[in-house]
Amino acid sequence: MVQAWYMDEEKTDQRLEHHRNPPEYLTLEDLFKKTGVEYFKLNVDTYTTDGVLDKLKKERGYSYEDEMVCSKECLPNYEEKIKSFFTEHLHTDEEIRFILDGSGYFDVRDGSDQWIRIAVSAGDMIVIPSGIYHRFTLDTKNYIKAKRFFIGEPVWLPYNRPADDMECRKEYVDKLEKGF
Ligand code: KMT
Ligand code: NI
Repeated sequence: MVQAWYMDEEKTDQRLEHHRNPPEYLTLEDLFKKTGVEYFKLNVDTYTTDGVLDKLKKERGYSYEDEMVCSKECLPNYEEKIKSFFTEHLHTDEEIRFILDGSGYFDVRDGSDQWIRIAVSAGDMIVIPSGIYHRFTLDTKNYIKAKRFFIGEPVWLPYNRPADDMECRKEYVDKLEKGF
């Protein structure tokens, strides 16, 4: 089940939960209002035939998809990739992930530059808007399997912060100010 919370400031192991004391959870509605991050619940046992994912793909024009596994055994250049996933960055396009197995954390910045941690596991699909500063880490189980989607030819390039002059960043900040 997806959960989202504001992070503490501790610089200890990125794979830990990093709750504030006391914990400060957000609802998915709050998460959307504060960041524009969208969430969909899918059924990992039936998604190939139940039509829910197909409908989403059609509506949103997701023309590309692949699968990735993040684990020491399966991800080439594991240490390097894990480091770059966790370096704060943005993309010119949405980051769309549907978790098939395992778990991990997507961290996104809210409008006040606070980190919000989104814990994802099997059945969770999230859409991280273009232009938002974010990062990803595995949790202590060190394993996640996810589908990636893209509109058109995929571009996975991260632009590390600061990237405030980029058009997609300006557009995102504009939406943040006007409200999602
Ligand atoms: C990314 O771009 O950060 C990733 O693809 C991380 C793994 S997907 C769950
Ligand atoms: Ni990213």
